[in-house]
Amino acid sequence: MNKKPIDKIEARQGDITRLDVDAIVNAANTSLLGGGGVDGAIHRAAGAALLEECRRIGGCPTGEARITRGYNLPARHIIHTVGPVFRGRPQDRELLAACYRNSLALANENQIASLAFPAVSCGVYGYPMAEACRVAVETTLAFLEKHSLPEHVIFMLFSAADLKIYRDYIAALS
Ligand code: AR6
Repeated sequence: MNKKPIDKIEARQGDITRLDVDAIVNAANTSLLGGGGVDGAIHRAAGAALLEECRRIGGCPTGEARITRGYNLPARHIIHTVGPVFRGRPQDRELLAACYRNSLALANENQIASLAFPAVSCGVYGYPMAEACRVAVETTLAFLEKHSLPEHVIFMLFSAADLKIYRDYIAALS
């Protein structure tokens, strides 16, 4: 029998660059040329060839996503998405949801079975973690309801406090 969407998602704590999955998502900026936070960690771990491929892509608007190879990462691919800078506007939620939807759609088109997201926009871009968690989980579950790929989605949180927010929210839905 097919698994329910809620049984295909999982929250974990750790460094997303270490994950051996088909693809990890990067919380990038519109230049796609690297930066701090998880973006910096991914570029450092993947190596200089990633920057070359990103240069050829030529940028990505907020809310959209682009795929590259994973180079030196254990992950085969990287899906780069650009989250909104949080300003408390209704568009923030829409743009963050679009990041998750467009990343999942790219994964689906590229036959990606296992996908891991960081907490897009929750660092430098200032999105409150609990609100972003609701958007991430709801948008992912709605996508998985309608598509068979990806089969497994990991939300990779950096801190124990962030992990607890996700685990509590997912447990309340189960
Ligand atoms: N693994 C998992 N999560 C991580 C890691 C890691 N290795 N490193 C950081 N995080 P941020 P944003 C968490 O700031 O808010 C960059 O400069 C971190 O604790 O990386 O979307 C880009 O170039 C936080 O919860 O991304 C953009 O300019 C989450 O990842 C801008 O920052 C996202 O924090 C994007 O800002």
